[in-house]
Order: sequence, then C-alpha cells, then structure tokens
Amino acid sequence: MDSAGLTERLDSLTSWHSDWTGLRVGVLGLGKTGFSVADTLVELGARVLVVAQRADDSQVQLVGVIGAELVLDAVLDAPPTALVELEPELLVVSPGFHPDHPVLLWAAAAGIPVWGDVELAWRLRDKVGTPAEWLAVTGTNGKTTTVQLTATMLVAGGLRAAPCGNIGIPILDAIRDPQGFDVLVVELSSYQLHSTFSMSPFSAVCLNLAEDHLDWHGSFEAYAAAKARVYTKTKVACVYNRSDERTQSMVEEAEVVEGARAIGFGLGVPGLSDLGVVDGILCDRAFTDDRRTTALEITTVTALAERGLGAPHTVANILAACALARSFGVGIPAIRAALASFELDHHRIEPVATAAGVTWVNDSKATNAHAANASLGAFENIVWIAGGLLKGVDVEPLVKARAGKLRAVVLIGVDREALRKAFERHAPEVPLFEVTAVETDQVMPTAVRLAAAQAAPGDVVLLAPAAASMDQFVDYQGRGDSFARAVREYLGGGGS
Ligand code: UMA
Repeated sequence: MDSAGLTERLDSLTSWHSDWTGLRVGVLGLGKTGFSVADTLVELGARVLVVAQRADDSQVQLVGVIGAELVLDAVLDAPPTALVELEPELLVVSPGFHPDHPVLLWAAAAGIPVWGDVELAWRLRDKVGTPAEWLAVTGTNGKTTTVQLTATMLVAGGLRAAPCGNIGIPILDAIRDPQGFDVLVVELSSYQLHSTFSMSPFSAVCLNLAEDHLDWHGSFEAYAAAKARVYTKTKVACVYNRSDERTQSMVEEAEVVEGARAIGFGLGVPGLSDLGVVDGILCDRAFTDDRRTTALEITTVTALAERGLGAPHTVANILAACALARSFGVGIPAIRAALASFELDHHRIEPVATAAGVTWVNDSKATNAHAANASLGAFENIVWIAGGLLKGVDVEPLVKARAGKLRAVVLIGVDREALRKAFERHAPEVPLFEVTAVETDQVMPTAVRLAAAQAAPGDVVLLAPAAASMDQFVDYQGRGDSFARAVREYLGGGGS
C-alpha cells in the first residue's frame, strides 16, 4: 500500500467497529500497556508482532495464548528482522520507550505512524454502547490523588465511573469493560500525551508544571508541550491552576471545542469562573447560575485537615477534582459525601509514627523536586531524607528555597553529588549526612539512625526524596515500605 493509501486506512480506523482485520502492527513493549494493546488488536483481527527488551514469564506465555508473535531482544539497538519483514503499517508504543529509541528512529525514517495506547483507546472507545466521556488529568504532581478524588465524587453522584491510565489500569482495559462506563477519569503522563492526537476530552486539567522527566523529553519545553496537549479539543471545561501561570497559558493557547470554558482553581479567593478558598471555606464560583453574587460552599479546610487532607497541595488537588466533577454535573452533597470517605494512598505524606516528640512521615511518592517542595512546605523544623535518581532535574532551587526549615539532611541514592553540591553552595550551615550503603535492606535503617540522632522534640523526619527510587528500590512503594519498616524497627528497639 502506498503512503497515501496507508494514511487513508489509518484515518478510517476511528471505531471498534471499523475494519482492523489484517492490519500489520508492531507493538513496542510488553508491560501493562503492551499486553493490553496486543490483546485488543488481536481481538480486532490485526496481525500483531510484539517487540520488547524484557518481559515477565507470565506475559510471554500469555502473548502466545492470545495469538500474537513476540521478539524479545535485550539490546534492541536496531529493529529486529521480524519487524522489518512484517512491514508494519502502524507501531503502538509503550510509554516507557524514549522517543529517540533506535526502533522509533527507524519508524520515523521509514514513515511508519506511531501511536500510544491512549490514541488507540480513543478510537476504540465505542466498543460497549454509548462511549464514556473522558475527564483527562495531567500535571507534574498530584495526578493520581486528583484522579481518585474525581472518580470517588462521580461515583458518589450516582455515575458509573472509573479511574484509568497512568494510575496503573491500562485505558484499553477500561474501554473493554463489558458493562461500560458513563465517564472515565484518565490519568495521562507526559509520555502518553506525546503519542496522543485524536482525544477530545469532556474536561481536562493540567494540575501544575515543574521540571521532571527531562531525560525522556530532552528539554523542559518539550515536556511542557506534551503536557499542554491535554487541553486540545476539550469540550466543556479546561481547568487550570491559578498559582501556576503556565497552566493558564496552556489553556489560552489550546485549540479547544467552541464553548469550552476556562475554569481556575487555587487556594486564594475565587474569581468569577473559579473554585477557591474564602475564610477557610472551599467554594465553587464556576458552576452556579448566580456566580456574580454567590459561591457554593463545599467544605472547610479545618474539616479536611481533621481527615488528613489539609496540606495545601492536597486542598488544591481537591479543588481541581471538584472542578472536574462539577463540570460533569455532580452535585455539592455528593462531593461532600465523597470527601467524607476519601483516604489518601499510602506513601503520600503518610504519618508512620510519633515517638519522643518526633513525627516520622513517609512521602516516598515525592519523586521530583516540585513534589518534595510541596511536602517540605507542609512542615516546620525538618530532618529531611532525600535523594535517588534525579532524572536530570536541577535541585539547587529546592535546596535554596527550603534550607531555612532544615535541622539536618540525610542523603541516600546514587545522585548524591548534585544534592551535596547544592547544600555546599546554598546551605553549608545545614548538617549533612550521607548513606553510602547501596544494599536495599541497608539504606533505610542507616538513614533512619542518622536522622534520629539529629531530630529534636517537635521535629518531623520527612522522607520526601525529590528523586525516583529505581537506583536502590523496586519503586517508590518499596522505598516507602522500607522506610516505614526501618522506623518501626528503630523505635521498637527503644530508639528516639
Ligand atoms: N520496554 C523496552 N524498552 C524500553 C522501554 C520499555 O523494551 O526502552 C518494554 C519492556 O518490555 C517492559 C515494558 O516495555 O517490560 C514496560 O513498558 P512501560 O515502561 O511503558 O510500562 P508499562 O508496564 O506499560 O506501564 C505504563 C506506565 N509506565 C511508564 O510510563 C514508565 C505506567 O505508569 C502505567 O500505569 C501503565 O502504563 C498503564 O497505563 C507508571 C509510571 O511510572 C506508574 N509512570 C510514570 C510516572 O507516573 O512518573 C510516567
């Protein structure tokens, strides 16, 4: 088929009920995404070859069972022969593949279109009855909490709703659910947005923007451009963060569906089309008929704080979730009911223990400087445990901004040098300790001992690493679990 014919065929594939039979597709990656993509395309009658550098045994077996072909190549520094011979009409890429991966460079040179799983899911969303609307959520931090909050509010409002996407549930699994949904709350990473073109969400939010994943995108501009795509073709509400101007600019510059409104959220007094806080009361001034003269009261910061939801960045996430849910018509009583039962996930500013006046807090989910900054902002007098994989991000502004709160810092992880230098330059007065142990089971016990020796009554020992965990732990959950275990063992042993 010539390239015009191929473009025409791919352009026509906009429905589950389109003719996908015989389409030759290379699927890159065999993790959660790759398997869901292969499984879906085989079901549609496409010819599927999966290519991956590594995969779990169970996934490898399942690929055979569903009837897709597989090439495993640990190096993969060039397209495998089987892929070249397939002459794929389309590649569907897993988000973990860097854009400059040799197979993607080959595809670009050969003119083979590359989609992500979100692009595929958008086209296939009419499998079960009326397609669900999508509420799309991105941002550097707070995505998962906001997605969970929004889904909880929608369900409390009597809707069939589910969270999916980067949160860990492949979006293709959600659109293939046999019962179908009224609405999906879709968490989108910058990686996923990079390979999404057709999506037209009901409402969308970019919660905030700070440096992260620069090693994947190559530059902050490229990362920001990927995030900005969340607003493209939004139909009803483009929700932005009033304290992050770049999210507002993204909305101003986005090509949206005519009639879509810009809705701000923030911790200050709300403007006419915003959600905000007045005298400690969270208010909606966007989705009420009489918004010139009244604001709808949702709840109070005090009530949220009593439930462990009072940290400033958590309140901001709640307002963003309210904006999305309200845009879909959820009433204030349902939102209140949702907030009354909602619990933050583990590893998000989670108190682990208090002993001898020292509180130990696990915020292992703070995997970048922006999240760590929010975390450090929630406490005074902190012994900070930080470090891991910095992903090319500059930590100097964070150290400079928060040094005044730090009683001491304990560095873990492989990128200690950048953090150490930042302290030498901007906060030489803060006592600094380093964990040189590299064995996973030694890192946290050592860090906890060092931190305990520095903490005084009234202090918080805060694990908020500002870095990814994969240098020393399986993931951020493993890192947080290891910290909590080490704290309990230390305190159980009569420490602190
Ligand atoms: N692979 C290669 N070579 C590569 C990269 C990947 O061969 O260079 C293959 C391997 O076979 C590997 C598979 O791809 O087994 C893994 O693919 P993946 O890294 O894209 O991960 P998935 O299991 O498909 O999970 C992805 C998201 N992971 C990433 O974006 C890195 C999950 O987000 C998401 O939950 C899932 O899809 C469902 O949508 C996780 C994540 O860390 C939580 N996201 C990042 C973040 O939140 O910061 C973006």
